[in-house]
Amino acid sequence: MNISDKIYIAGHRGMVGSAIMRKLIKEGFTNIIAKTSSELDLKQQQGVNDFFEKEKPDYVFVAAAKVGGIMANNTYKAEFLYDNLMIEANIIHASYKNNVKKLLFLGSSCIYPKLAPQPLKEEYLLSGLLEPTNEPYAIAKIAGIKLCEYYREQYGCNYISAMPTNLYGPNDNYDLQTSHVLPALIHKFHLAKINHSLSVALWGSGSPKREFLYADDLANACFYLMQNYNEKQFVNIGTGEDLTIHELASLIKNIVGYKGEIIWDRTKPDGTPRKLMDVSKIHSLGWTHEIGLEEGIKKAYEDFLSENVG
Ligand code: GFB
Repeated sequence: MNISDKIYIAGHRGMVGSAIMRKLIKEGFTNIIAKTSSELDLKQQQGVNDFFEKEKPDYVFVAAAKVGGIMANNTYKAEFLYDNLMIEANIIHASYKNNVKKLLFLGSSCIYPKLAPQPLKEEYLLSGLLEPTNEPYAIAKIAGIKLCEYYREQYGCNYISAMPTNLYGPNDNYDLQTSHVLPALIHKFHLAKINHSLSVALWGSGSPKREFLYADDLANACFYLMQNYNEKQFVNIGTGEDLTIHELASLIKNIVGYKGEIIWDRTKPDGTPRKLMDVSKIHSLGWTHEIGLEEGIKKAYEDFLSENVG
């Protein structure tokens, strides 16, 4: 990408898209285009085609998606499959029709089989059954990866895919029902602190393990891949380190400064037992993350405070 190239970020208001926008601006890019979902509904093919025909972007980052935590994924299954299939198919096909030079598609570590060996190597894709709580989202994301691979094979399109681990950071969703665990715990412990609650109820057993990457680190990786990587094989993006939800809860509890008890609500699902990324490929390409978990959670808590309590 050159500084004056026209770059479209789909999903620029979300956590990932806004981090990519910050990165591009920091690197001096000036010709960035973006539309809100009310200006352009990415699920509608005609609107997406018209937009691409008019704007003719050179590069595309596909950060638009319907996303959510374990309960949202498990509750709105049809929406997670339909919305994500439509968004990615419309953008990828319109990019092909309008000669986009390069496209980066973003997936998720939940594309891997529930019981795949750990750490998750890229080649484990489609080697077993998916985790039921996020099967629709995973199937949509696998379809997106395959679209990129097959448009490359059949039409010669330079479309690449990055598979991030669980993410957190500025512009995250802090809704207690639909969010991922890390923002949910920031919110829950904060509420418990200011309300002087004796205990906080968290979901599941606390024993699943998860890996977390700060959104700005992911944006750096996406920029790096857009500049340096042109292969069919998708690439895992993560820190290569995980911890139990129990350990995560203790860390967030301390950072927020809550002194009460944690109660585990075992009527809520645990989800996949572990999904630690094998990051040797992205490391060998020359990228590593910079923001550690404790530092990242402190930054995320500051973001939560600035957004939610002024
Ligand atoms: O982050 P999370 O919602 O999704 O949950 P997944 C991770 C773990 O944290 C689960 C537990 O074991 C939850 O039961 N947990 C404990 C909580 N307390 C809470 C809470 O208050 N809220 C939430 N949300 N979780 C998602 C997928 O899986 O990860 C998506 O459903 C996507 O498809 C995303 O891939 C990255 O890590 O289980």
